[in-house]
Amino acid sequence: MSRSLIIAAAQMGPIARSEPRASAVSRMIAMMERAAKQGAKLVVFPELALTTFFPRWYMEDQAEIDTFFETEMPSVETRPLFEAAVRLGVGFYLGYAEKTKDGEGRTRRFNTSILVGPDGTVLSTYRKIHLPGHSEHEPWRAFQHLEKRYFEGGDLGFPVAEAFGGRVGMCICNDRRWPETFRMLGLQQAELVLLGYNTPVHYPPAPEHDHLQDFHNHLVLQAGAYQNGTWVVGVAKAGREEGCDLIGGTCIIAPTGEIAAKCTTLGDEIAIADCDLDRCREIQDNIFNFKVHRQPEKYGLLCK
Ligand code: CDT
Repeated sequence: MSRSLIIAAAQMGPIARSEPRASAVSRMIAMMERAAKQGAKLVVFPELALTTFFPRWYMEDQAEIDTFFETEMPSVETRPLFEAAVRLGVGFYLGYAEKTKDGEGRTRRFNTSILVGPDGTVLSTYRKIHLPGHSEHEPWRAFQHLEKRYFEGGDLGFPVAEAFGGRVGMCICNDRRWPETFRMLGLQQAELVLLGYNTPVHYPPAPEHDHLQDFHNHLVLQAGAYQNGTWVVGVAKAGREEGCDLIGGTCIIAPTGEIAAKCTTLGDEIAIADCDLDRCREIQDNIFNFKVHRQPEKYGLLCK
């Protein structure tokens, strides 16, 4: 018996600062329709998929910054995506900038992803924990990476939801570089990890690594998949966005660490794979059977 789930990784090309959300949403719906025709039941979109990657700019005016945030989900602009999902009978992962109020009425801003079911309901929410970059203006950089300024660290942990016939975890972009992210999900028997990313080719603090950006992307995605015996879907916003080159490399990774499907352009493109969630057993019951082989009492340093 197999638990087959056809998944589409829906890479997006650049989104200009002037591009309205409605346009980004209609690009997403077009890919969702193509994916559904090929049998996909789950479509994965990038990090901050509704706007340009705004942390590349230093802004002081909070009203200007807030133009990149969503205060409700779905909203007037995003509702068509939810409606398309219901019409096509597919679920989706979506990354966006979330502005919300907590129980005490304080405004909070997060880099967020949601998992939406084929009935249009939000099944799970994740708020990015590893926020890269810096919080003050650093004019020496070719462009900024101000996630630490515009977002606060996620407060929902690393949730794993029972969904799409399996156990589904989420993370966002820089989270994928941290083995702790995948291990937190792996320890909850995740069978599928979904993530979107915006990764510039140029890394100002160490430009000598620019040529390694694609390699490091696949290195961490494949290691995270294999070391936890889980499927991983990594989805880029790619191409030259407002003068900044973003890597592509969107891919679906099997629990063995092998790339099962991959995009080959830097534009809107879907990569599809038939993911048998039972294949996680090949790894989780054997080489990485945590109960049998893991030695947590020897890993005290990890939690200090
Ligand atoms: N979006 C995001 O997290 N991007 C980072 C860029 C490198 S750190 C400035 C990443 O880890 O891909």
